[in-house]
Amino acid sequence: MSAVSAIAQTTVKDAWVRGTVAQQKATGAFMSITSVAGGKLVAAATPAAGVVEIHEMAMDGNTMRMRAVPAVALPPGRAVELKPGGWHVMLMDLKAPLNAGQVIDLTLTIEGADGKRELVPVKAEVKALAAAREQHQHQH
Ligand SMILES: [Cu+2]
Repeated sequence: MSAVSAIAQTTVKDAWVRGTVAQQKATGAFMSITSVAGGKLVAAATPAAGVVEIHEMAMDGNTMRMRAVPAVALPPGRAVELKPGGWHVMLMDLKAPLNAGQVIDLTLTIEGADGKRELVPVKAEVKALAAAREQHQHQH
């Protein structure tokens, strides 16, 4: 009787996406992720974007840069914040501009310590934060 599977190990709160202006092809999604048993965020997907990556922002000399990372570690029971200036889910090749008030469906892939993958559906509200559109450079 060892067929107990780990279900719903991960909860996501306060998910939001930064709104975009016309012609803008990329934006970030942010949220708070808690994994009861611990694990890592290894992927994300959304119908709203053609390409989705997990990014981190970090200082490179005097410049804030972001780069793709393979995963974000989720320590057991501790909320991990994806927020502007830190880790984020990068939505690229957007199908259409994202306007404030829209709700975007995201699916996170969380890999547990046992290697099992859990798909976590997330609803993220689009927020228009004009002031938060900071300058940053991409390294691809
Ligand atoms: Cu990014």
